[in-house]
Amino acid sequence: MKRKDIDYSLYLVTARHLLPPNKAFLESLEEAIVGGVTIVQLREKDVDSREFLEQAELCKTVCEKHGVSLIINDRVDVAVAIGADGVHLGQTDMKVAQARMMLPEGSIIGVSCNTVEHVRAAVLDDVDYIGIGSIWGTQTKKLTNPVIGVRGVGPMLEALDGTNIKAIAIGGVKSTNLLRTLYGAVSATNHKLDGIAVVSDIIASKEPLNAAKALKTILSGFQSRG
Ligand code: TZP
Ligand code: MG
Repeated sequence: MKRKDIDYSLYLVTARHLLPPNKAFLESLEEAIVGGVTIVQLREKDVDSREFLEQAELCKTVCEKHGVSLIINDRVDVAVAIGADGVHLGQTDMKVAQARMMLPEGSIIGVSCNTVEHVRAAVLDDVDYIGIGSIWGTQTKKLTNPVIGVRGVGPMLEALDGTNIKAIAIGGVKSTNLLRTLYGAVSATNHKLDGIAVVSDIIASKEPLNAAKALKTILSGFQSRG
């Protein structure tokens, strides 16, 4: 099956509790998309099922309006219920094979990877993308595994050689360290990242449009370098 042609370059992961005062979630989301976000993951840990479903529906409306894919964190049932583009699964969430049975054909499945062994398992599962992290320290998620560091990314990318699985770096990625992230996160086989995922650098900003734009400008400059 042909993989969906998705632009993973600037992947926004949500966290409503990090919004600045007086900033509405959907307003922030829409501004971020206009600023250059190419794909969105709804990741809200402290809400009940009904509220999560409502948020998912609202996010879907905004994402659809701008032609941006919407991925649901953890909850395969919610992804199915709202007709999202796919799911993002952690190492202790539902197994990929089970999720695939529940999702419509062609849905995107992404998996969090912290080690080369995780990547090898994701390759066997034939996922669409992997999130590699955490690259840097972060306040956004309580980390249960050590920070990888940019130099730890290379071997994980190498484990994707010969596959069509996309790689996204996550964890503490900001406009201030993005170039270091992009230049550092390359394998010995010259396998590069397909995107970066960001939570706080965009969501906690009073100006999400400009925050996304700043990241996008750096990404574009890196991609078009000689
Ligand atoms: N997975 C690994 S680190 C992380 C997630 C969801 C949080 C990243 O947040 P931030 O604010 O971009 O550091
Ligand atoms: Mg999870």
